[in-house]
Amino acid sequence: MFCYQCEQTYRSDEGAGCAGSKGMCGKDAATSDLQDVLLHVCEGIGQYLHRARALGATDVQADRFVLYAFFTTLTNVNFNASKFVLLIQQAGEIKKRVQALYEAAAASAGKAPEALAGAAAFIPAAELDGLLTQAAVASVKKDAVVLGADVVGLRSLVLYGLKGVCAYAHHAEVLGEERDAIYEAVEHALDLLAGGSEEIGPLLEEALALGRANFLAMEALDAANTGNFGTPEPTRVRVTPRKGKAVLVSGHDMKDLCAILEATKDKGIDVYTHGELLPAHSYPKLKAYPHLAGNYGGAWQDQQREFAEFPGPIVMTSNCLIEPQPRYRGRIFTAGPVGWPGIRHIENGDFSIVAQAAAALPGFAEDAAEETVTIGFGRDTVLGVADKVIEAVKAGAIRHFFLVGGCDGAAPGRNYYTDFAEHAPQDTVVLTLGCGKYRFNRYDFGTIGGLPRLLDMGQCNDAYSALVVATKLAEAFGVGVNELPLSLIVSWFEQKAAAVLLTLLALGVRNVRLGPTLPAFLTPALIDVLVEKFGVLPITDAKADIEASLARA
Ligand code: SF4
Ligand code: SF3
Repeated sequence: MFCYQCEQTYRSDEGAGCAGSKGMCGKDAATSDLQDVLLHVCEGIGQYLHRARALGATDVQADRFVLYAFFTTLTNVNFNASKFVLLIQQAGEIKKRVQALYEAAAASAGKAPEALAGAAAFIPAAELDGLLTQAAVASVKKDAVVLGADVVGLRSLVLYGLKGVCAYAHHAEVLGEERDAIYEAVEHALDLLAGGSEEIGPLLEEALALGRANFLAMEALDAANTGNFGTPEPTRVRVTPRKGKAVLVSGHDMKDLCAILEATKDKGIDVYTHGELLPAHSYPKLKAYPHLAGNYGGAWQDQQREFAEFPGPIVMTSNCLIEPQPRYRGRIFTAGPVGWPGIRHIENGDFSIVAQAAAALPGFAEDAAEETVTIGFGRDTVLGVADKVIEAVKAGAIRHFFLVGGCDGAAPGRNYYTDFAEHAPQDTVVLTLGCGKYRFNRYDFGTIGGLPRLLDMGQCNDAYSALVVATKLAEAFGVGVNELPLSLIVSWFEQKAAAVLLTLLALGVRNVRLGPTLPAFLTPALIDVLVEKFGVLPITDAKADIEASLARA
């Protein structure tokens, strides 16, 4: 195996990347290799879809499969080797289908179809052993000697950005929002990766194109969430448990959460959100369920302790899953793209087994003293008070906005984000999103001009909401987004965050401070490009970075 897609990848003086028998996340070598093979077959699907589309033929089922398949390979999503064997066989069949689609479209257009090589011509073996033997051809490092580290690093950026786009687009698709332009961009990127592109320029352009596609994916997901569940509104959420039977739902998937609320309705079972599902409490149609009781625990990296203590079943709907421990292995379930060997997987959105498990487990014996956090400051809420905000900025009451958000993780350097938020001066507003917020969202930030100083905008994908707000404020002030008194302090961990970063770069947002460490797949030369061309800054010390941000304003 070789994998260096996430922030916690193994790093040493000799270089970075998880290799050997297991990655830092617990992904074993067979699963990692099978993921590579799956992505390779999907690249072949993309080669045919890309060409078929040029001839007017599409296969939306194949596009949807690619989104789902890519999502399973994100960090902390699916660790189940046997699932990947099945997905590879499915991908092989879909590849045959889209090949036929392309050839028929070419025949209708009176053209000879191209005889495609590489991933399009790859025939996956039928069995696990054969697939593992084939895996070398699909490794991200396969052409490293010929292509050189910079090209391999940039191809990796494209691949990982594509993973993020696919994940967000899948979240939107399951809620009924799809965009043909996203499928077109995904197919284009797959074709480019399959074609073994060796040029820095086109690869960089592809990364930015994926950033634009990711904006569309986040916009589609925003439309999906608000269309299905209403517009987020400021909401106080209980973060301590109350007495009673309980289910815990983690990940990002609002549709699964809604299905779990339905499955547990009127049964005397409380539903708690975990991690990136905290924002669900701000959506009117979800908060209307009286048994959506509160939020439990913090960010994903603390789950082994928190899940062990939770007295009911747990459902993991998307990233981030880590190895289930014996104390809760029997009462954790996976759904959607998530999987772990031996852990029960919910199919077809039927969560009745989870309701049964909750009824059979003890639940919380006591009410804990009530503590709350306030969330729900999406674009509509913030823009609803835009006049107040603009006035406060003009009057000097608000000096600066800091968006401190993104992924959390276990790296010790992540204390930077807590320090940053807590040391932001009193005349500044802190916007946040993603699971990184758990580092400071219980801290009392007070208010400023009648507004809370900490505004929780939602999940990592609600970077869309933040971008809409920034764009509208920039319009109101008659300046560009980069001239606003706004600094972005971004923490990354996995590939959704890589896609969000590409979106920021594609939209021309400069001076993004990125940490806790820079991606291992970016070579020094590529980092120079990010710094020089896009003004990306590695984080340093929280107080120094606050001062530097304020000095720039
Ligand atoms: Fe390593 Fe991250 Fe890949 Fe897991 S996902 S194997 S931790 S680089
Ligand atoms: Fe967190 Fe995994 Fe990225 Fe959606 S839940 S932000 S790390």
